[in-house]
Amino acid sequence: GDATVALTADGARGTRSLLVQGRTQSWNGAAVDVTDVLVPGTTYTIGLWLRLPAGAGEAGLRVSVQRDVDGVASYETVTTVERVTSQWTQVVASYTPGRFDTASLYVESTGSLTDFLLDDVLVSGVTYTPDLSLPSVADALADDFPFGLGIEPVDTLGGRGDLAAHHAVQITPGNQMKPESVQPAEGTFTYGDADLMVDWALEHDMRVYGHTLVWHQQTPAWFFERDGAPLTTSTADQALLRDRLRTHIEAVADHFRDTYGEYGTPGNPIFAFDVVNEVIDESQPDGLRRSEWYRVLGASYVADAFRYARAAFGPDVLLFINDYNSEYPDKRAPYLRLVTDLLAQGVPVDGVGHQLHVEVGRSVPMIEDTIEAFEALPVTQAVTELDVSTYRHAGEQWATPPADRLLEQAYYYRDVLAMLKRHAASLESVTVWGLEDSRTWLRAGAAPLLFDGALQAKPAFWGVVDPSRIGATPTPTATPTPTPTATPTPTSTPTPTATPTVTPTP
Ligand code: 9MR
Repeated sequence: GDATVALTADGARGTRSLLVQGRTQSWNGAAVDVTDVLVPGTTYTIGLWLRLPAGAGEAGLRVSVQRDVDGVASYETVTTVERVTSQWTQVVASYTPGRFDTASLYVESTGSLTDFLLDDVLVSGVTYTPDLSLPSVADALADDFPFGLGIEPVDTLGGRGDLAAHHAVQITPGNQMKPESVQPAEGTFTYGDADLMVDWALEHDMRVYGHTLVWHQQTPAWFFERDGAPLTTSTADQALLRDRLRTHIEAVADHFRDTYGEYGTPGNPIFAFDVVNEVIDESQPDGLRRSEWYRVLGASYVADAFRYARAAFGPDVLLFINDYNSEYPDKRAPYLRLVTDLLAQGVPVDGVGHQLHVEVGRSVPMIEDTIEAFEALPVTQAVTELDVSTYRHAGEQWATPPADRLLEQAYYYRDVLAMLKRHAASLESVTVWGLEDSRTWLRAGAAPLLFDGALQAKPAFWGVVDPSRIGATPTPTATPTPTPTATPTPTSTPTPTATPTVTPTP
């Protein structure tokens, strides 16, 4: 952009820093090419110091990475610092790049056009090696249900890929099949990352659970607009949105059939798809979320989506409805009512998904009650996005959970799995939402998964695989020594001995 950089006579810990000025867009900033620094699939600790000029008040700054793949740029947030002032503040965050042809690391702002200063940018990476001699989670559960992982392209690389392939027999792409990923603009379909996930699953003999055809999030605005204006509830606008719904579903179904062969044949590993995701809102009189889909089409879009999906995918893909918090009685009731009504109307709903984004201590009997309630209906079920936050409530915060909380989490996983095994006959699969704790949708420190950021098994892993070994696992299992793979970026010359308080996320 129009921004310029200059050296100043004021360093965070040395004598100089980099001043960024003249920004005319929030994404303007200081960038450095890291194509030859980062290795896809390796986890890096990125540390730097930031401040605003004196008298500039406070502003949010963001550390980002641009990755270019086949000429398409994607932008990822490494970390956002909400209130940077004129005092130097140190920022440390972890980042695991996916594949790229070229990549750059940069600092931008969250919205303001403030000048800012930065210093001592340090990128250090550690190659973590998973212990593949451990029993496989999928093997441990093989008599009960297929074990899946909700993962991203980066989780298919290097040691991460080895770990995922060792433990799972099924994957759900975490983001790559969502509407914004496959149809960012009307009629423009992009399946690069989705295919990458399916290809990888095929290479490893895994099944793929598709996610998701219809949602209120990660769905581009164009779906709900005509010539830039919001769709109304006129007959013409309703017809347009219904048409877009059908076109989207058909296009996705056709793409994977054209690429991998007919559903249900060995070349095509997609066996299930979330047709609608998170359509319940227990606070509404009719129990349905007031999404844009609902605003324009009313309740009918849910049944339509399933009918279009059956027509498009055929009989060999299980069509799921999926939601979170389905264990709470207040949410269970409208969920049950909706599925019951859909089935009564002959709508082709095959499966009911329970995301199970929970935290230690959430009532297991309550979860079981929900599974039992749906067992009365002619549907299969699945646990689609299980993770167990170690935070009991929003007031807790830590970099790493205390050891006793990690043990509690292990016993919680044990109890959930024991309950799920009692209902194995009703469960199509059980999926954990993420590979390891450094990459989770939950806030830092939640540590909700089976493996830690160094790819080592946590007590939670033993809670699933062999509860008799929970206490025997030291926590955390390994403290790898960091081997910096990059010196500080060439724009600054910090004293190389002084590293930020960078410890690889254990
Ligand atoms: O794991 C997904 C995360 O990477 C995305 O940023 C997020 C965006 O909403 O979606 C996450 O996955 C969600 C899933 O698609 C539906 N249920 C809740 C999951 C966690 O937010």
